[in-house]
Amino acid sequence: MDISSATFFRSAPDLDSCPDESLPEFAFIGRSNVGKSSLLNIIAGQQGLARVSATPGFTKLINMFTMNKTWRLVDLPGYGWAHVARQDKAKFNAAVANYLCNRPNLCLVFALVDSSLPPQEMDLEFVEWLAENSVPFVLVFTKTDKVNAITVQANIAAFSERISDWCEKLPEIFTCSSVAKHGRRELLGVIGAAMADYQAQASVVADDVSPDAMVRIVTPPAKSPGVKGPDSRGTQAKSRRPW
Ligand SMILES: Nc1nc2c(ncn2[C@@H]2O[C@H](COP(=O)(O)OP(=O)(O)O)[C@@H](O)[C@H]2O)c(=O)[nH]1
Ligand SMILES: [Mg+2]
Repeated sequence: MDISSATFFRSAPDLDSCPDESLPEFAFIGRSNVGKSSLLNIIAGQQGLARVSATPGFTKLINMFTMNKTWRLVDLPGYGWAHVARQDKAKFNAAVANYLCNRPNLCLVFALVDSSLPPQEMDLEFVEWLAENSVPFVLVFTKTDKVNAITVQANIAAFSERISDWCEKLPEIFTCSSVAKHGRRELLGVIGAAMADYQAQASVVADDVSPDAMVRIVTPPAKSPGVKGPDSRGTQAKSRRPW
């Protein structure tokens, strides 16, 4: 898939302020500084579209960008930045959780993890939260240029091992580097495939409803990796927010 146009659409503080559910959305989430905005710019093919900052906690809004006038990339506020005032932090968390669980046109989430680090508890908990809440996601290990390939593979293997304790089926895993400009083609492929499913489902729903019915034709098609039964970890704390 080629990107012929990439434009800023809107910033919203919360789900209620997110306009227009008509286009499929692909959202980037992960710890502050993991490389969400950088990756969004690489995928969009436009440096400076989303603001990249060396200061963690910079993105405080849900920032939406329209690609090819037909779908959107969404830059979500990062989690895990301790220096944000507690009250602000709670507000972002609720807004992000609400967006992830209740945005009807959210097609797929890219959950970003830093490939240069061993598994971090906060990322593991966040990914588990996504699965528990049936949010469709793939894992993207970022910043592969920072360490050698063996370390990247070891960190990914350790992360996969940890989530296999509770995950029914491992999520798809990708790697990327915004510095080496690696990973764009693969992620655009995922977006293309998810969008084709989404449109196929939307047309099935459209065929089933009378033309004047007031129906929102929105069914995220991708499957969340899901969690094993309650026995797998002994707990089932659905909708507990880890960050
Ligand atoms: N080495 C390296 N640095 C990166 C990469 N992606 C982002 N960064 C840097 O990491 C910092 C945070 O990036 P940003 O995209 O703003 O992260 P966000 O907070 O998750 O949106 C910035 O200083 C980026 O230049 C990458 O692939 N490799
Ligand atoms: Mg950012």
